[in-house]
Amino acid sequence: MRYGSIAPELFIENRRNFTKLLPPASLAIFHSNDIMPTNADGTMAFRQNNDLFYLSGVDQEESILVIFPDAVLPQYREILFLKETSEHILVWEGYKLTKDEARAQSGVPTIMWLESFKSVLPALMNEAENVFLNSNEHIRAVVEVETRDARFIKWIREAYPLHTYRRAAPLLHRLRAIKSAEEIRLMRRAADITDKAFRRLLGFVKPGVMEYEIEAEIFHEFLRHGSRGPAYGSIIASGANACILHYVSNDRECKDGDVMLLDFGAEFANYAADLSRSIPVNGTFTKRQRDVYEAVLRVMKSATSQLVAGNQIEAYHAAVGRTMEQELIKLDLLNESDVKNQDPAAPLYKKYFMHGTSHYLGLDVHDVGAKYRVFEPGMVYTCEPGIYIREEGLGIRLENDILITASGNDDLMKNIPLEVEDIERLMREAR
Ligand SMILES: [Mn+2]
Repeated sequence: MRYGSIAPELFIENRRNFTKLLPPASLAIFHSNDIMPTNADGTMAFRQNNDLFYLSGVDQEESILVIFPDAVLPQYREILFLKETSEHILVWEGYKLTKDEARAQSGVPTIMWLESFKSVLPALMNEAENVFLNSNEHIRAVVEVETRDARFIKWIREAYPLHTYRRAAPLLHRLRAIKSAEEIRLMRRAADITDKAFRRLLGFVKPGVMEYEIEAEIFHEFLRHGSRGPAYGSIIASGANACILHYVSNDRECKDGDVMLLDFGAEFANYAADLSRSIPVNGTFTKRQRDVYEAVLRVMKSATSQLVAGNQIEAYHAAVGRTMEQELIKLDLLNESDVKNQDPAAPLYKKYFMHGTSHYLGLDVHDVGAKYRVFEPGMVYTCEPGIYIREEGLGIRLENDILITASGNDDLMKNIPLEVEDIERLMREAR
């Protein structure tokens, strides 16, 4: 495997924690993602369903995980159904897990081929009262494409109309919000690979370079360190493009005097890193660019210090907004008395800082978890304030990934250059 082996204890522990949340006589069934089509017989690269991965470590399509703690037969308490492999499949499609490999990787004792699923299911359903099924309940998800889980839900509810069907998603959201030591290790790897790519860019960015050439450098550095690629579409936005929050066309020439906003992160073992940096194309910030940069950096440092256990996202974001207000006044972007008289429901700072400060990070870049849950040790949040001044063609965002601990927090990206002096020096040295 590209990212080395992960001890099965991670997945065994995840299943154990999930099992604790189930009422008696509960059966839970999880499906992998589909391989998504493009055109004709083309397909996109496979991306595993994160819940299935979290509970099994299996990174293969057409997989089903069954968790049924109260099954009378011990061999039915955890079952993994996998696509059968054969010499023919090996030659045409490549390598798939054998039963022994799947058992070693997941810690699930019973591995069966997918063909047996519908013959085993009646015995499971006969004993089960509650059936927990999965769906994408991320609060910002746009669900248009029917998943394997969704197709299965339709089928099973018709085949077994009298069972009690329940949602697995809230249980997974609860568990996945708190990262274990092994998950943190994988997330640090994602952050470290992202660090390598950023340092490479400091030597590469100069006037005349195209944004997509920078994107290519990122890909190269990610892949050579065992990442499957970016965890999300890289934003490589020079000059005024930095004020387009989800700019991903990345097709403009970087101009002398511009600041460029880079928002990218490696995926490692399906875990995401999420970094933003803003750097001067020619290696040196102007006075104004530097002033705005330092303002964002002060807000970032103040926000990071508040990403601690016991705080909560709404209070936190409101406090960050007040710090941002003061910085925007100092930059002559807001007027002090206007701020004093502003509508509290529509604070003026939102003209220049219009997005949230932090989101959960994990297997998903915008990871699942109850949004308003009080901060706890083991949660990982991004911290990403920004100031976007369209009238000046200048947008600056800085973003690190922060692990909340029992004694404060730990910045997973503390090694990635952030101070103006470091950025300018590294760019100068690389020339
Ligand atoms: Mn982010």
